[in-house]
Amino acid sequence: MELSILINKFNVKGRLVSLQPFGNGNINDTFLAIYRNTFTETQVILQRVNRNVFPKPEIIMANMHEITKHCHEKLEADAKSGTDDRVWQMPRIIKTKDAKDYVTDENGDVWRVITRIMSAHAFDVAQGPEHAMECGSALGHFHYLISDLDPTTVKDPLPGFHITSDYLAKYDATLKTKQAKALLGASMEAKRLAKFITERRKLALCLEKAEKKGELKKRMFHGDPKVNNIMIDDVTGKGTAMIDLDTVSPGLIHIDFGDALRSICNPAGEEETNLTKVVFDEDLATAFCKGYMKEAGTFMTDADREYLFDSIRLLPFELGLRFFQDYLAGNVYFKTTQPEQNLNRARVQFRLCESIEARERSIRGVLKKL
Ligand code: GN1
Ligand code: MG
Repeated sequence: MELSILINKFNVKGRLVSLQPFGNGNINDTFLAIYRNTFTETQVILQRVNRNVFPKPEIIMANMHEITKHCHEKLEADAKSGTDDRVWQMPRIIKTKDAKDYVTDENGDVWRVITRIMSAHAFDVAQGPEHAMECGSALGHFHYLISDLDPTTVKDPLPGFHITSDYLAKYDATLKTKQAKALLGASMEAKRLAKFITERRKLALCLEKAEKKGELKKRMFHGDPKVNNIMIDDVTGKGTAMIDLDTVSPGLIHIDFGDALRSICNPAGEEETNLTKVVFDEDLATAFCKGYMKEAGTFMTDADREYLFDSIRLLPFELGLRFFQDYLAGNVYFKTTQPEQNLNRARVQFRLCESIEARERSIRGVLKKL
């Protein structure tokens, strides 16, 4: 189906004047649609959900329905009380003309339209400590928003997501394939990355073990709080919304904390090819933590605090493992534009992990002061 015919099934007022690819997501296909009428303009986001990643897109749409309902009620109550220093926002689903949350096309692909958070942008890399602090506030406020969302209303969007032991098992299975053996045999760099994984397998289970022991408990988490999923208000420079709600579900908030820091504290970004530029920036980390704790510090137990460093080391390792496994499997999960891209993305994450390990004492010092 042509995109313009597809988007016409949704209930947006005005005439469609532009429909262009939008953003840099690694999973779904995203477009920005602009509508005009005689007195104003409406911008919305059209997305095709990646069925390869989310085999049951109807689950993520049902989840999005519940999550946005819960959060919008809370946001509106808070906005009325007028105690916040800003208007916190969250995108909402735009229904189809026949009042559904999504459209399924002739190939079985699920398409949705959501509101665009206006006069705000997300950045692919941190712009400096102030931006990092606003990212921390946005994630902390998001954790507050979803903290009392009934977990039984949300179904698991992606079984095994952020379970590092599952990624290790998937990696081990991939290593046995002919294709992976050939790729490993042909590249010294791939062999080095495989060794990197072997040396850290045990450490990688730290959060899972803590959860089993009952030291850490699942709460609602975002699942993908990287820097370009955090909207910053163009006018005030303040964080205003977390976007990409596909993976919101019960999980450890440590995963969000570690994932946000791995993304924000690497100003070189995920696609850097010069590894010497990939360094964990502690000033950005300090600023992020300050913003996060201001919004969510009261949720943190002593045990939670104990595992913050582990989460910062774990998430770049886990993402590097996921990129590397996908490289060895033939790039089937993350979108790529060239065959070595996932290999390079893995190199970046592992370098970041090394940089974190080298700064362990100092990072722990920052975390102690929180
Ligand atoms: C994917 O869709 P996007 O680009 O926000 C991935 C995250 C990774 C991220 C790395 C569902 O997120 O887990 O951290 O790429 N999302 C999923 O850039 O796998
Ligand atoms: Mg995503």
